[in-house]
Amino acid sequence: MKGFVAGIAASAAAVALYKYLTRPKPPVGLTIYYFPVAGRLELSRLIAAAFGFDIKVEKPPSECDKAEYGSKSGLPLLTHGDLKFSQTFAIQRYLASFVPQLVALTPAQQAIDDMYCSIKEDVLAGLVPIVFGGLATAPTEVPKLCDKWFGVLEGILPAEGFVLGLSHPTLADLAVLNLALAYMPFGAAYKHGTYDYAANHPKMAALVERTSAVPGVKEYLASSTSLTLSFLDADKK
Ligand SMILES: N[C@@H](CCC(=O)N[C@@H](CS)C(=O)NCC(=O)O)C(=O)O
Repeated sequence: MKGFVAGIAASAAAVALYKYLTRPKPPVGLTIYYFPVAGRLELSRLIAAAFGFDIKVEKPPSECDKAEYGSKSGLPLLTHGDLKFSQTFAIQRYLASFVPQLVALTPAQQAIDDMYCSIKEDVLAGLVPIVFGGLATAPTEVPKLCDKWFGVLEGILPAEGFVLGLSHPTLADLAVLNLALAYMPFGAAYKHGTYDYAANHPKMAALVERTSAVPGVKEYLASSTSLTLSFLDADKK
């Protein structure tokens, strides 16, 4: 009996040690260059917030050679030690690599997460010309584009829980949250297009609510300066 109890204690200690060794280790010295708005970076900010680490976001230094990051001109750019690279999706994946719960996902689960991240990019790419093209077409074009995409999402989102069916959200849930709550360009399109994404997409709205309540995400949503920031002249009126 004594040996059995000692065995249990040793197993519990091994589990505790494993948890300690595999705890999220924040990337040290990582900086991302981007604008102060949500835009293409909000999902990266959400990943960091949901999984308990900070990322430093700054405007690029004047001497920054974007070509060194593989960028023609666009942001975001990421620098971490000797590593320099660009592209929103690559940055999101790199941040996920610091999160044991995300690293542990199967290739199939990661593919689903990546699909949602790319859907977020496709919606963004569709909304940018509307939002930065003077907004005159927003009332007709925003519902057209968003109803199509959000109808597709509504068909595949779970009625309960998170997209991968785990006890925590993953990139997929955060991407849907990003679509719903980030102002530039999504919220701006909804506002100026008088579009309510929640009206016909109850599963999407419920998932956004569930994900918003997750510790880390909840605090981030309450304190973020980028999430709701606008740089549109139309919002100054
Ligand atoms: N495919 C790139 C696109 C980057 C991009 O177009 N970034 C925009 C801001 S969200 C930008 O910096 N545009 C200005 C420019 O390209 O000079 C990515 O996903 O990161």
